[in-house]
Amino acid sequence: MQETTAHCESAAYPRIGDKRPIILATLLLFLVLRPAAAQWQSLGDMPAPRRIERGLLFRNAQGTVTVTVATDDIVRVRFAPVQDLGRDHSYSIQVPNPGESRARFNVEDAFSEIATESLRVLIRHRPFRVSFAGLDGVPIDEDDPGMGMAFSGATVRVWKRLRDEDQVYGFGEKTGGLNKRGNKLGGSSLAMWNSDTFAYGLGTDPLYASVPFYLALRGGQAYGVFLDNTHRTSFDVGRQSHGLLSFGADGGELDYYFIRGPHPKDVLRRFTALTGRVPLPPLWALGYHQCRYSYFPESRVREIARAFRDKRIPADVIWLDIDYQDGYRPFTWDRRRFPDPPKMLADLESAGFKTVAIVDPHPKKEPGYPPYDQGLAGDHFVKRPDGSVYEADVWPSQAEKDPAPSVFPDFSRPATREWWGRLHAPLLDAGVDGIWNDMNEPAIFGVPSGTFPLDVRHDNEGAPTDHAEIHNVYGFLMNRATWEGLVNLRPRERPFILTRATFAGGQRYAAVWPGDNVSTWDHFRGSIPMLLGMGISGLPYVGADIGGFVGGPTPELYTRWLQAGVFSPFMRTHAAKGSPDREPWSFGERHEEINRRAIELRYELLPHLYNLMWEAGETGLPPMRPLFLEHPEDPGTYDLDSELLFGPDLLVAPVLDEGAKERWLYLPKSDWYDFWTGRKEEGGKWTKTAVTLESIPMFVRAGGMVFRQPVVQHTGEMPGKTLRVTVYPGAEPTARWLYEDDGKSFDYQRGVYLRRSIGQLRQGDRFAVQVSQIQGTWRPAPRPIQFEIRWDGEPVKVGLMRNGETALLPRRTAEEWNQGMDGWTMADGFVLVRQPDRVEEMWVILEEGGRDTG
Ligand code: MIG
Repeated sequence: MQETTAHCESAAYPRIGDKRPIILATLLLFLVLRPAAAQWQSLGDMPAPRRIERGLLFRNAQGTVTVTVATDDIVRVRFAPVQDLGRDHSYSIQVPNPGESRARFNVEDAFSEIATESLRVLIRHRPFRVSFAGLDGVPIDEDDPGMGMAFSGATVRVWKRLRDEDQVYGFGEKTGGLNKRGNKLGGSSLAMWNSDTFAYGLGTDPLYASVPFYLALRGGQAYGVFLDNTHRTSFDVGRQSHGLLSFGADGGELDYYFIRGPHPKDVLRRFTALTGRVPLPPLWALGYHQCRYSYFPESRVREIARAFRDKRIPADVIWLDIDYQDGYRPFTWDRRRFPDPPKMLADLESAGFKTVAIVDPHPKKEPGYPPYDQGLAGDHFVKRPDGSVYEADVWPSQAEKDPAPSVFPDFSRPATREWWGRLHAPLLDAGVDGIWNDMNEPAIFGVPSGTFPLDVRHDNEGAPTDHAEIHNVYGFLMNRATWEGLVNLRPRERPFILTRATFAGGQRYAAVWPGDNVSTWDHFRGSIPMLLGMGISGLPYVGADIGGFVGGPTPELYTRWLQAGVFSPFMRTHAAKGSPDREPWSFGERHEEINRRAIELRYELLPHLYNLMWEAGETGLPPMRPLFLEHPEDPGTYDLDSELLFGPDLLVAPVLDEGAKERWLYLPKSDWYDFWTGRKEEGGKWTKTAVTLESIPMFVRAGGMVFRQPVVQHTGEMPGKTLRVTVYPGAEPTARWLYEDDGKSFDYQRGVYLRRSIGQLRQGDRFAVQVSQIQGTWRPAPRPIQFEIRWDGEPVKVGLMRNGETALLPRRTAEEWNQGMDGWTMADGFVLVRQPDRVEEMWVILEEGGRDTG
């Protein structure tokens, strides 16, 4: 840790050119006392570059830099203090050049310029400085004039200008506020080093996952920067020095991508075009998950599952933590606790439950245990520099019987990934549905660093290196092995994997949860900006342990956390060993009722969430969004840590305070409707709403839509259920995609899905909802579709237009409506229109009378 601190502080060094003697003397003293601190050597002046494919190459005695064009909107900079940049290899980048580029290059003596269709990159040669500007030449992001790129030994770093009006977001799984400019522009220093941080504090850094990416916003315009380096990296956002944002790595190249906006959504789309997007999860994995450390024996697991159904609390998944294994050995079952896993899992399955089982990356060192024997034979374990297999204590060292150290697969070796993947066959054969990857920072016991020594060797896909380089992708590569293994073993089913550690691009393989949080209100509040920050770092499929892992929540805290958890794409309750019960019914009858309502709301919103997960897979936009992502022009959203958007339209302000009687919340500039009362609210201001324990304040933007279904007990009950499309008329026409498919296979990749656009528009005294553009070949089971249109007053006519013909629909009495008759009715400020869902283009038209059409 010592070394790291020194590196972070080194970012604060005065700029070159600042030669006041006292500072210099202090600096020298500092260097003598702290030899680990970097003495930065600037890159200095550069001669004119050489043209290379897609870019320019600069070289001087200090090092080499390339500036290349990935697409017209993405420019890559590579720098290392070497004469030849090494192998061009990345674990994160899935598509290195995800688009065309028509760049033009202009090399002068003093500067070079790269012009793409949308960017101008200006590179000054003496001293060497890079600046990214729009076509108007106004810099978007630029090296600081005083200090650009520099190095110290193997450490590389760049200093960029930071202005007071710059907001900075992202960095993956981080504590603290959403906006890393910090309180009163105090800034923040952040490190990337995957760490097992049990019961972490509100300011602990780093945590389990590393995403060296940020998104900056200035005057509503965004850009992004991704540092593609797996070593320990660090970012300083105006903390060490007010006007500087710097980042760098303890080894490897300073290899970063500048990603143009101007909309923050553009940045996210482009970043995920490079690093990949989330594949559609199986529908069941978007339901409610119940976990604890640990449910055992079998009778307890069955009891929990039965309680959900008896109490009519919806749930899809039950989890098996490490105690299902025999002596904490991965891929085994404790047969005393679980005598017949296939039978248990089949029974759970027929009750509508899926099961997720934990798999840690630490096979026990035990001759006769197949993963150990095979691993040795196949040379699958990481080694010490002397060539011996590296061993360390983790869970198997805590086994009651024959405790022993563990050995660790080298997931950076392709053959090892394949082997590890195949090891899952017996679990799947027994009927396990999903895999939970824990302890993959990697975490080990009994050493202060909590992880492997930095000199442990890894294959690194054929270019052997040490743990310092692989550490941050160890979990990511374990997930990759698991993902590829599950796809190979069960090619017709989408895998579900949950991971604790990950890296940029990890969304391709696993959902992520931020580890061992604590049952406190502060932790609960902190989980909102943390999950939002993960979402805008490319990781959309996230959720924190509901109720807090460590400790025991009060009934009120649990209920509030569950209510907020409705909007986490991954919704799971979890509890530490020995902690009090944390099932939705564990807190008395009143809470049980309210907790049931929260989970029911999740199930009602599943069509909406599924649609958003599909959108995430197409665009990189997370289902759970910070408000600035949709309202970048509205400074009122820049520091909002307490609200979220569930997709583009649905604003949620979960109650985050103990004993709250009211909730203050900010509505961005727009018109809004209270989701619960239908009341119209004007945005661009803070507003107050009264709350009870039942309340989940929610608002829908005018022009927005919400997709719902009736409550089901698990996702297996969804076929045939009414599809509810709620439309909130807006002054301007809007349209939203609605995506559906079979919810489990990969057939959607071959066009077996149903996608249609739902639009709303007003014309004179008519208002129309248009269902158009049927795409794809999947068709739902026969079911009604119900439009629910927010409406003041009485429409005179409600018609349905299909195939160019309009038919008036019959108006139903409340009684007829409740019997399920098709037609239309009015209720609570909504016009309800019900029809069989014929999956065809159509218009629902409302005509109002007595109004001047203008
Ligand atoms: O050393 O598997 O974060 O969710 O329940 C603790 C037991 C290991 C840490 C995980 C937690 C899990 C626990 N694990």
